[in-house]
Amino acid sequence: MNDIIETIREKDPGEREFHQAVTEVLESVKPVLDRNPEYRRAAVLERIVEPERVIIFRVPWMDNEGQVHVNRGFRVEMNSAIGPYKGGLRFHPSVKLSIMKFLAFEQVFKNSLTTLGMGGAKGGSDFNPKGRSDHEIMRFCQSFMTELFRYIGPHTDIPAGDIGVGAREIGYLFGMYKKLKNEFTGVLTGKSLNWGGSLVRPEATGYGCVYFAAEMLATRNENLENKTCLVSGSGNVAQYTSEKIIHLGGRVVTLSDSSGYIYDEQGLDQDKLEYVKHLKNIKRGRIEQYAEKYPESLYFQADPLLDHNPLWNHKADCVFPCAFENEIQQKDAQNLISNGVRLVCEGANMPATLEAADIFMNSNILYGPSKAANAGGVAVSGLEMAQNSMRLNWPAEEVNNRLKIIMQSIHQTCLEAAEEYGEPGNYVAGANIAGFVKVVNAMLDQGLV
Ligand code: NDP
Ligand code: 2IT
Repeated sequence: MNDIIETIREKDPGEREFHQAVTEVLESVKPVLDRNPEYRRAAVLERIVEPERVIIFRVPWMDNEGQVHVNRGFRVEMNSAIGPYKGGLRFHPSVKLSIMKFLAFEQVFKNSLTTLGMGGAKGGSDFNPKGRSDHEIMRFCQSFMTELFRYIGPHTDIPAGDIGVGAREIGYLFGMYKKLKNEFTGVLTGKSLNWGGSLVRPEATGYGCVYFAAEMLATRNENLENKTCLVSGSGNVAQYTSEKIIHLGGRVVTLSDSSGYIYDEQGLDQDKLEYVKHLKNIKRGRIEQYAEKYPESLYFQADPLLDHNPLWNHKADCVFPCAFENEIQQKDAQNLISNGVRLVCEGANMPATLEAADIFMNSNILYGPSKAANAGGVAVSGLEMAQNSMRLNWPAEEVNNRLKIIMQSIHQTCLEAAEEYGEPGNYVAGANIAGFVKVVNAMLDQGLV
């Protein structure tokens, strides 16, 4: 096990985030390998950490002033043992191969947990959409798809959104794919409703995350009512995580973006949340404006010199990181535990560093790792694909019920796998083991390919 981690460190020394994701999974699945020597003989670990295919391409585009820019596009097709490649696209200046590989790797196990047949992939670009006009976004998306279209398809690889990619970008990407292929197919998910999208897909990641949290709390005869909750981020996942917490009677007191965070002691209600949705999704403004609109709240500007994030200093019962990888560091985790937090449920992908995750796992709190807790988004993407294949649209209630059942099933699967391998109540071990076993068994069935 250590040899494999060492090898990937030596082979690709700069890929810190990828090493982190691999280390967490490999540590969890050690007992599975001990119990199943055929996995070692078939070198499943060596195979599962190597992407099936990596595509890197040039994305040239022109801004409104006629200036030419060149960005880098990626698609990491990690594993297709249990279905076509599936996973989001991220547009953010921090995008590089290590980030794409970690996200694609996580996606393999997450998709496996959903109960649906989807392999794992991730893609995106180091393009920064902030401050760009709709026309610039459209030209960028068109250029990106002009290359990506060769490698994707409704039975091959089905991208979706992630940070910086929402309904607007999916629309432009889809339009160019359709033009190039002369085909109207379900090649992307997260489409708008009137041309193939699914009801509840925008809500799915956040709602699913809170359904997962509710399942965890129920194991201790608790629920979200009157619980004080810290939510980070203010994008898609943060908005709908907050909405479901509010539905279930919880009190959301924080939201953030990369510039800072707001603290509203009274908690958000639906009206305040609608303001946030409009501010972020339509006006593309900053969370700072929330504190101007609601003077009872406070705004704290991010301080890059601090070794911790003060958002995680606030006292709360439940914590939902919904912004970015490694946003909870060791010191943040210590602060949360000393302030008496009872549940951490991850909406963002890998929001806790390895050290922070260890602190959560070694305490008595309920800790729901991202690959289980945020699987609701890709699960409803899978339901969107099913509806596209049938050329039917399910009503919101049906999609939401299916989402709830899938999140309950993921929760149960994690607990059972953790119990079977001597880690009762450890959702990290359970998610990694259950996700892993399904994929490697499929790999063994399909021979050495
Ligand atoms: P959005 O682009 O809608 O929102 C991202 C949010 O995170 C914004 O509020 C953004 O603020 C904030 N953010 C970005 N960078 C930082 C940073 N360095 N520090 C603090 N905040 C930051 O993305 P999503 O809501 O879709 O994604 C959020 C997380 O959820 C990601 O980890 C993503 O991978 C994960 N996820 C998303 C799914 C989906 O279906 N969309 C599914 C499963 C997981 P700003 O405006 O300043 O950039
Ligand atoms: O991280 C994720 O699971 C996503 N960004 C959603 C992927 C998808 O295909 O819906």
